[in-house]
Amino acid sequence: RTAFKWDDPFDLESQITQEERLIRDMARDYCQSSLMSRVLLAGRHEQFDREIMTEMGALGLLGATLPEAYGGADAGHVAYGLIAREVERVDSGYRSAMSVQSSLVMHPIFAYGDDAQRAMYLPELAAGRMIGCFGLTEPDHGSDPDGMRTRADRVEGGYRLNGNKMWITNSPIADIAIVWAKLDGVIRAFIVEAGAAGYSAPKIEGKLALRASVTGEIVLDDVFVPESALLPGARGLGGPFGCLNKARYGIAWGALGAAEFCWQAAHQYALDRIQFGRPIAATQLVQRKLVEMQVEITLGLQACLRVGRLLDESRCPVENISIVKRNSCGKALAIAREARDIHGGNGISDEFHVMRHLCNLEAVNTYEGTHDIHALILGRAQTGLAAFG
Ligand code: TGC
Ligand code: FAD
Repeated sequence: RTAFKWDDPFDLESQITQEERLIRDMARDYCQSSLMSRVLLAGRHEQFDREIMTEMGALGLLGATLPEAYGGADAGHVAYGLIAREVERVDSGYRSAMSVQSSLVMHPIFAYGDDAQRAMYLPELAAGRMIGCFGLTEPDHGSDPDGMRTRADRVEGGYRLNGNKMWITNSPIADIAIVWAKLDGVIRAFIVEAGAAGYSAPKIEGKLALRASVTGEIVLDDVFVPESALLPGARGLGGPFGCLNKARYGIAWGALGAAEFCWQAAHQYALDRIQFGRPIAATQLVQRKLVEMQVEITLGLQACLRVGRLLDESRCPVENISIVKRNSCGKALAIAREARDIHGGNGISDEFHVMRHLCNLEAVNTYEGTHDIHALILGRAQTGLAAFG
């Protein structure tokens, strides 16, 4: 009889290439040795260590799918997903910092920028010497970014930007921001340097999720940017969504990394914890919970792998990304809640990590399109009827 691998039932390991495995193992070593040791205090004290970006840059984890000429690693989408899974196994906030830099800052400069913009920014961003952020969401426009009020006006030599962005990962520590603004009524993207007069990025304090990641606003008060700041290739909502497709796909893998941590922690805890004279893992209720985790993670990882392969073959409908982003985030959140429950009272202590993952996953389920917004994207694709507004 073929042996059953309880922690990898469908043998994902054999479905990835040797190159993908090497990248995954390198990412895993770094995350377990250098990030896991920091995350407890980072989460407790709401701190993000700036050096993490240069460390990730040195290992090629930033912009990994971009060509080597721009500091990337020429890796495929599956390799990118495997990196996200390893980083988020430690903390969703660290994955946020990595994926915003890669998918939401480097990708638009690569995809929509000109040669001068690529040469100026991509190598610095890939090395982590420069940090970027992505400003789409506004205080009054989250799920409906098309309603944004931030605007750009043409002036002598460039543009003046006015508006406010809200809930922006990395903004307080970013050197540059990709700011989405309406120019003549059309959504365009501008590279705004943090030192520009009239630009500020106040930190949002008191988050109960993603405490190891910095989140802020972007305030644009008559900020002048030169002509060269406009990304020529992005026009309309397809611009930001082209970036979100990449980031949402990475989140689908990442959320399952967090879920895997919670499952494996709950599994070990249930074997070790003795109540009524036997391990709680010997009870039917706890076994059922552990099995639900195993089933959802196993199926979810296969789905992510399939979507990654389709992306690598350039034949992935964007709706498939909504399926995996929504599924992974929703299932990971449910798994983290059950894992916390299995840990009993210890589950609320940050030293056991599961409650930190649970709180993080609340935010991960909301950003990059909420769980319900992805249902509506898929509902529209299935029925031909838009239920948004
Ligand atoms: P809709 O009519 O659907 O589309 C307008 C235009 O956009 C195009 N488009 C896409 N293009 C590429 N990829 C996609 N996934 C696309 N989805 C739409 C579409 O073809 C159309 O183009 P055109 O040329 O015909 O004009 O627009 P809508 O206003 O009806 O959209 C509604 C909805 C709900 C789908 C959309 O607005 C949505 O997805 N809302 C969610 C907003 C969101 O995801 N925000 C994310 C902000 S960034 C963030 O959260 C970063 S967190 C990062 C971290 O810390 O890790
Ligand atoms: P809303 O859009 O107001 O939604 C509130 C509720 O209403 C949700 O449950 C939603 O599903 C529901 N809803 C909305 N419309 C409909 C509808 N038509 N039908 C049914 N239900 C509906 N944004 C960036 O641009 N860059 C970033 O780097 C970034 N980082 C973030 C980091 C964190 C920690 C967080 C929390 C958010 C971040 N965001 C970022 C913003 C994020 O993308 C938005 O929070 C998200 O898109 C939801 O928007 P909102 O918060 O305005 O909620």
